[in-house]
Amino acid sequence: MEKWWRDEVIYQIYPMSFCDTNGDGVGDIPGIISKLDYLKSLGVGVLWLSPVYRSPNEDNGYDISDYLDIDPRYGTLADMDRLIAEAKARGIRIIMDLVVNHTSSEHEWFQKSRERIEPYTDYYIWRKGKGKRKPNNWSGFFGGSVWEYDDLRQEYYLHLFAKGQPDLNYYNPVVIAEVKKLMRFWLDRGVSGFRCDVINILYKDSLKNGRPLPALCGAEHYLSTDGTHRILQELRRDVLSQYDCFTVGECVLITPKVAKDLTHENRGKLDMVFSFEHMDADNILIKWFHRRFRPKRLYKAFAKWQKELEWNTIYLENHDQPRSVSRFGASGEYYDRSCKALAVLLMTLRGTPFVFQGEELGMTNFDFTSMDQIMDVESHNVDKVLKKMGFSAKVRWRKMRYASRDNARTPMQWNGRDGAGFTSGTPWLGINSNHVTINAEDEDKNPDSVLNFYRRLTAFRNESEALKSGSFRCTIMNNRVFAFERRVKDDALGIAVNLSPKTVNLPSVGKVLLSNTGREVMDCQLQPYEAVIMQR
Ligand code: ISL
Ligand code: CA
Repeated sequence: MEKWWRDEVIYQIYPMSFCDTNGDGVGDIPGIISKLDYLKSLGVGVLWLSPVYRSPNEDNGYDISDYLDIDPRYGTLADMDRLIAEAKARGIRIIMDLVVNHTSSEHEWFQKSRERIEPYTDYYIWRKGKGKRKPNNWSGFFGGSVWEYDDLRQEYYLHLFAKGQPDLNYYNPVVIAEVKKLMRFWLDRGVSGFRCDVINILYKDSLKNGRPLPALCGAEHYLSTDGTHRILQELRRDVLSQYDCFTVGECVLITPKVAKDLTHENRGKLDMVFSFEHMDADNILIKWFHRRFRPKRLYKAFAKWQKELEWNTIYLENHDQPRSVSRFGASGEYYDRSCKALAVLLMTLRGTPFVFQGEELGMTNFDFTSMDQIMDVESHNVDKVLKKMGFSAKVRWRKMRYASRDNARTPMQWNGRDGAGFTSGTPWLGINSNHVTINAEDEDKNPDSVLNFYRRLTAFRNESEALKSGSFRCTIMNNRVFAFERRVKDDALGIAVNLSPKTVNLPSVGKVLLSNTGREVMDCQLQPYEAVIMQR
């Protein structure tokens, strides 16, 4: 089948924060439909929707209580069908989030499993403790133990994420059959694939105690196991291969070697993966221990993955990461230019680019002032853990401001008025006060805005074979500049990006096809935060 998704720019929608049409403060599917023309104007070909299934919302929809229905806050199945059809009419495809490492604890399967009602008894990973001790020493992604005691069943259940997210038991073939069923349900409705949530941790090899370091305690027992590869093969064989669709697997703690394996024809068979190495350019292993951003770390991680993988996803933001301009860009004088420089990086590397809602406007980290403005379950759990470790309130808050996932989740800034054009009611999460200047309505009118630069860039990419499928060759990489060449036959482009506040000398001259400074000729110097695409 044709790998059409390689040619598309993909846009991630976080439905809760995108557009609210009924004033309840929560974004909804009719809201997404109302913005399809805007999305079309951005030149994107695929929308990835973060979960819109029924959910009690402990982890904003990543805790699903019914895979075969739309949560009433977002609308109805009929709304979803209409979205798929209206998008299709504009040449836009929709992919959904497939969250099947765990369900919500409110899912009927779990409720029946607690009572040992067949066939649900073994849908989850239940264990007796050892006396008063938990079944093993593993720690979870959101901090603390992965085991929770259930009084009804009188056993512990495993949850690698929040308490309300029990892990499914992939030793049970009936669980895999359920997953196939729900995938078909959505593919038959017309979705074009899945972003597969934490897909490389499905199958736990054993429940033995874990080594405490260097990764998450216990991770060596479930990361990218052969069992997971077998499951992915089965899903490909029995479901995915029968549709014109693709998968992108979110894969935690992977190396290029493992990524190759997970996308290999005879192994995991995913079409692409999200890797995380470049997300560590401003931290030490985990985001809560951030350090000064060094551009070279970002460039190096990108260059490494470009070299090692035949194809990869390219992204700078998603709903779990702070805003890219607040991490890798500038504030003040060079804010605008740095947003555009990051956009050039995103759109010119080899791979499928993913834009996260608001990134195209230059949205920044939130401006909250206290913990009670934060809704994210991870932030609250981590704050507790950090407190136990002895970090002061001031230090903890500094970490939250820098790394909380809510930085990316504040409502979309559609205009500069009250409610930011996102809602007429009270938004579920605070709106950044900078929406008075950073917003779609004003940027639409300004030809030099970040938004209009994005439009020019996606249009450029959509027309350029060198950018869509050309080879990658790094030509310069230092602590200021990243320059590389993209080439198909004799169609070649040179790209240079400067993510530093200094002017740098560059050994290149020639015609500039697109830049974030308006320059038309390259004269051996790159301005602060300047980015150019040159004819080679
Ligand atoms: O967000 C993270 C760090 O802040 C990651 O560790 C994240 O938890 C990990 O990438 C898995 O993320 C995915 O699954 C989670 C969900 O909370 C995230 O939103 C989702 O992207 C559990 O379903
Ligand atoms: Ca709503």
